[in-house]
Amino acid sequence: MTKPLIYLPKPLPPAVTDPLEQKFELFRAWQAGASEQHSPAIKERVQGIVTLGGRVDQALMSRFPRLEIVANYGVGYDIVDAAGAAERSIMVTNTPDVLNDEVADTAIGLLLMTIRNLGEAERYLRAGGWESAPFRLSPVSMRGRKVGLVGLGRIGTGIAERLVPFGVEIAYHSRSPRPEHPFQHFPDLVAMARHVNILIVIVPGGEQTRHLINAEVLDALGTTGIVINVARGSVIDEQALITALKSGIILGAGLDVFENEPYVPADLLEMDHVVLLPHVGSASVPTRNAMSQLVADNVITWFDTGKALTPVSETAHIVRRTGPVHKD
Ligand code: NAP
Ligand code: 8YV
Repeated sequence: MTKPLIYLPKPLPPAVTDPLEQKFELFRAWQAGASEQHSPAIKERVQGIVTLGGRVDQALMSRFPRLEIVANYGVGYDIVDAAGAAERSIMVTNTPDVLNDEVADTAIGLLLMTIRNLGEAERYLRAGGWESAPFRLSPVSMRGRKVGLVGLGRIGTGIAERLVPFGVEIAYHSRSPRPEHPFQHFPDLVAMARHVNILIVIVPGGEQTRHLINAEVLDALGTTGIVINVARGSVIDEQALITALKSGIILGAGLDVFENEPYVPADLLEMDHVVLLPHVGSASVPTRNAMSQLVADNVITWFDTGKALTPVSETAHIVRRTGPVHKD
């Protein structure tokens, strides 16, 4: 019996491809020419897509009449049209929970780097500045801060738990309150920004949260305000943020994600009061290995049992059917 064909839009770590290769045939799209990619022999055989950073939209899904599953490498799946997949009865999976601690750690590291100007301090030492004069004092610190989490889901909760020992006041904004947590819920983001002086952004990307952090929110945060973004670049209006940073409307920012990754606006690169990381929230070997394992296990379990391990909410109801699952 021929093995199911799995389409890979972009390269994946061997920790994903090695276990998949035991059971499936892998089609590495970036290595194939356009004619091979669009050949009936490939189109008719693809039953799964596994993606790391490659957009999976209606146009791609509609190319494959036997497509059953799209496995996303990452908990955030804004690059996958999950609602469109659900309409076609295609399962979509992501990688929740296995990265919570790593990303929460990164958020705290980025916050401390930003509030205490630690990146700038290290650059100062390396440039020899310390030999002439001590590094400047940071204008604020964690003492007496109020932190507002934009999102209190799996990772947001991990960040909040790490913040408790700092003795800071913690609040959060989300559409629904989480009464099991002792923190103050703000249904209105601007009201929370007015109340706190640090915002940590950890909501999903996509249209619903696009530019949630806008000029009005930054204005409300105020001149001692700091924004930390470990969510998606699209959640912040980057131009409004640059304006706020340049004109002193807020004090600083720590960013792990950007609107047009891997390109970072020159305006941000030139600023000393921002800390910029190259999307490394989950980027440790143990955590990426756990994510890889979960990606592969989702696909293997789907074809073995007809169910996925970690389906996204839009497709959680879908079970495997055999034969062609949708038509154009
Ligand atoms: P999650 O458990 O689904 O939590 C999402 C939180 O955001 C919930 O509190 C949710 O509450 C809130 N939310 C969703 N839509 C919202 C909206 N329109 N307005 C206000 N709040 C909203 O997700 P997670 O596992 O914590 O992951 C969060 C995101 O982090 C991912 O989707 C991904 O984009 C990002 N991430 C980044 C990295 C990195 O490397 N930097 C790593 C992992 C994840 P309500 O539903 O009640 O609104
Ligand atoms: C990954 C992430 O870096 O899980 C997510 O949503 O943003 C990160 O863990 C990314 O998915 C892979 O590039």
